Amino acid sequence: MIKGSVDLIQLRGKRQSVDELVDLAAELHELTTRSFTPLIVNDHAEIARRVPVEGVHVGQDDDSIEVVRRKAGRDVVVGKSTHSLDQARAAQREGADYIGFGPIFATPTKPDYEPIGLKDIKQAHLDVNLPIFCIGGIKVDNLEQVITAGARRVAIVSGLLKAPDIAEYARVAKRLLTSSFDIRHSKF
Ligand code: 3NM
Repeated sequence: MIKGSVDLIQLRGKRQSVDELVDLAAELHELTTRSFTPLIVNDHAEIARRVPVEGVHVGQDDDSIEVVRRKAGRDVVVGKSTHSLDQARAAQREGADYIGFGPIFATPTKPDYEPIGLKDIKQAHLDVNLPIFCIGGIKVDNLEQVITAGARRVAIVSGLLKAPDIAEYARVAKRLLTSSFDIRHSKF
């Protein structure tokens, strides 16, 4: 992923203990820091107290943003998963630094969530003045559709992890995102 120039990496280990995640985060951070790739840990602010990761990501049922900042004990980026426009607006009011928005499509990586589809992506970008990472079932194959619906940033899990060449998959995804952004913001 680093070779393919992803913009940030999230460590997500739903089945690992906090101690195991601390060890993993420390090992990973040595790699990510060399390429200035921010490393965000999922769910547990305590990891950010023990490892100099750049941020913590929490879901709707986890600690509040304020509690995450207090537990981390230092200045970290805090992101929040949102699954509707209401939740997206609330996360901004709560003080999130960025939000996840999804699942856009049904995905086995997060099976119990109803997909929200493409229809609210544009409105989310109008209502929320934060970086928005669309997530859920996004692959290189459907990325243009997601970009056309208004997405500027995406989080991809299984698409990347199952790719035969992860670096190349990341490069292709980034190219699609940056070229469409250039076109939309070009005067010509
Ligand atoms: N969070 P994949 S969807 C971890 O909507 C996660 O908040 C989601 O994995 C959300 O790219 C999701 O394999 C799974 O579909 C993303």
